[in-house]
Amino acid sequence: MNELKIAVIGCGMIGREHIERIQNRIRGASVVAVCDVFEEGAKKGAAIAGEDVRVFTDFNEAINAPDVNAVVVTTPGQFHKDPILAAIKAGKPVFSEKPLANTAADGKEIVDAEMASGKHLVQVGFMRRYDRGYNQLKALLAEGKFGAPLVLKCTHRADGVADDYSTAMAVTDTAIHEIDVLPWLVDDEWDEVQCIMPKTSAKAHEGLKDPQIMIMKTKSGIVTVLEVNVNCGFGYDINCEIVCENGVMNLPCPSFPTVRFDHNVSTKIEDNWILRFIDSYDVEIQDWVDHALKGEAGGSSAWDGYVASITADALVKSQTSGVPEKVVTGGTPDFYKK
Ligand code: ISE
Repeated sequence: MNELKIAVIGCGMIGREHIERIQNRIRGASVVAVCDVFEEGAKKGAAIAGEDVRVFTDFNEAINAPDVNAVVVTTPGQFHKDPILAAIKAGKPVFSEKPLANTAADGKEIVDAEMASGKHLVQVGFMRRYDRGYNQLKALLAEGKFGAPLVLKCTHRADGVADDYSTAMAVTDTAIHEIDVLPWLVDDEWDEVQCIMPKTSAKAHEGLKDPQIMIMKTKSGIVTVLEVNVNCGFGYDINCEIVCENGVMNLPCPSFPTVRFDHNVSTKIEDNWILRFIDSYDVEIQDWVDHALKGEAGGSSAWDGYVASITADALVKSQTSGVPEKVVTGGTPDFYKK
C-alpha cells in the first residue's frame, strides 16, 4: 500500500476537522469517501473533501467500497463499535476518534475481533500522546534524575459545555483524556479510582455536577488528583504537575504574549480544545497514516482504548458510590504487549 484511501465515517465537527486535515496537511493519504447517517451531514463532509469524493449514508457500503483501503471513525462514541468491527472484518486499518467506545463491553468486542483477525488494525485517537508538552515531560522522567513520580496534580477546565453534557460525561468525554495519557506518561496502570463531588458551581446547568474531583491511584502507588471543571468560564485550561522524588515538573502551556494594558499584566488562555491540541492532531493523524502504510498501528491501541473504558466505568460507578472503585482489566494479552 503506498497511499491510504480513506472513508471517513461520521461528518460531525471532529469528522470535518479530520477531513480538512487529511486533504490539506497529511502526506500519504486522501479522503475518497465520506459517510454520515444524515445525508446533509455527509454532504457537508464532501464539501470539505472535494468534488471527487463519494458520499454514503451506510457505513458498511463506504467501508467495503473497493477503492477504500482505510477508515476513520468519527461518529459519536456510542456508535463507534459497528464501523470499527466492519473495518476489522474488511482487514482495513481504522483510526477511531476517542473514546474507543462508550462502554467497556463495546471495547471488549473490538479487542476480541482485532485479536481474532491477527492484525493490529485499530488506533484510538487519544491525541495528547502526541502533544509536545506531554512528550517533553515523558522525556524528562526518562532521564531519571527527578526520581520516581509520586503525585500528579492535574486540571481539565473548559469554558462551558452544551446543555446535553451529563455528569457521566465529565468522565467518559472529558477525564477520558487524562485516563489514557497519565498512565502512558508515568509508565504505570490504574489500580483504583474515586470521584468526589464538591459544591456544584451555580454556572452548571440543571442536573450537572460540576466541578468533580477524581482521585486515581496507579498500581505502583502514584496518586493523581484531577479537577474536572467544565464551566470555569475563563478558557480551556489543561495543567499537569508531576511531583517526583527529587523535583517537580509542569506541563508547558501554549505560549501567548504577556501584555501590559489598562493597569494589568496578563497572558491569554487558549479558547478551546481544538485549538489547544491542533498540532497534536496533525502529528497524530500523520503517525497513524505512516504506521498504517507499513501495516502497523501507533499511538493508543484498541487495548489502551478498552482499558480507558474500564477505568471510565469504574469512575462513573464512583460518582454515585463515592468510594474508590477497582480497575480490573484481567491483564494485557500477549497480542498487545509492546
Ligand atoms: C474533547 O475531546 C476534549 O478534548 C476536551 O478536552 C474535553 O474537555 C471535551 O469534553 C472532549 O469532548
